[in-house]
Amino acid sequence: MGEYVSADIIRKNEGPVLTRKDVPYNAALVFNAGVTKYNGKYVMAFRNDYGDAEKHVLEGTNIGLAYSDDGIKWEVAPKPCFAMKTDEIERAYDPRLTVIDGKCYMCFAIDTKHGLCGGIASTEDFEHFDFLSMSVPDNRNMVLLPEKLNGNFVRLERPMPVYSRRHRDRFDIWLSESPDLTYWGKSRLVMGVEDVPFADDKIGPAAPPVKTEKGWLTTFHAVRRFPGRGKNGWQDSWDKEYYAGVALLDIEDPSKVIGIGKKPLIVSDRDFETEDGFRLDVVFPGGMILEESGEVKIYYGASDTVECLAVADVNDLIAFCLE
Ligand code: BMA
Repeated sequence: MGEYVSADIIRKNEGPVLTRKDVPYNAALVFNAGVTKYNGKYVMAFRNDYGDAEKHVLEGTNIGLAYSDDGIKWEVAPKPCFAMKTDEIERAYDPRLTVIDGKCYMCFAIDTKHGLCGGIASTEDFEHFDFLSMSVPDNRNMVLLPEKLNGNFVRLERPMPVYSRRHRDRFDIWLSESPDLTYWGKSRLVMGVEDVPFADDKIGPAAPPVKTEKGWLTTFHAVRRFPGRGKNGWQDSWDKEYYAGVALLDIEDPSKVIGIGKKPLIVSDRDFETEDGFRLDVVFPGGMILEESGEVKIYYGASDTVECLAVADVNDLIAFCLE
């Protein structure tokens, strides 16, 4: 719909790397995954909205787990690894994985009856999770940096100010620090939506950043609205497009931006991204892996329906941020 195309430094994997057909339990939409390397394997925690995909009926959400030896072919574990449901909490979704000092952490969004929150849990085996903290609402899209800075854990996050932003989605990327992953503070703005030329609505952190010689390389999602677009995917009306963008943050102080790619990095352009799915034209990255070869694997949910992979060279991505 929009005029943007994916950057020419990006190469998309031919088809999705994971769809509901790969999942051995009830799965309707399989997308917005976090991916990391842990104990010699690629590990993916993916969002699974279950129900009946043929009838377009959704019944709930859990988080599934998949393993891979090459980051391309995935095998899904026999059952979901994580879910939250209480009288107050409706669901946990959109997991992001970061390994810090050999331990794996999962950030995720939590829908509660009193607002949207960000949660953080740790795990060593993806069977048992220790729940560490939950933010106040509304805040989500939390991702942890893989290293502590000045002794503190660091997260990027996306609060959703409404009253002060005149009830429009003008949402930005912030950073907070914590000594223990429970108490968070020293919060500061990283990037405003107005800093991204291809966003006219909101932005948010995507995959956890990776460290490069030039800075923390980080993806983000950027949203544009097309008012009046009407029917799109399963929904009667859905007027947003989501793109992946990329930025470079200062190594010593990641709240300082060194450069932001002026154009989108990944845009929907295949049939399963633009014609077939729950919400079309949505690119939502949640995992990024920097290989020793310099290849960067970027995992993204497409059309809120399947999980995809695109690759690029790390130096090309850095240059793209600095253009
Ligand atoms: C956001 C989140 C994501 C989703 C995106 C597009 O608000 O809910 O999980 O991928 O919208 O629908």
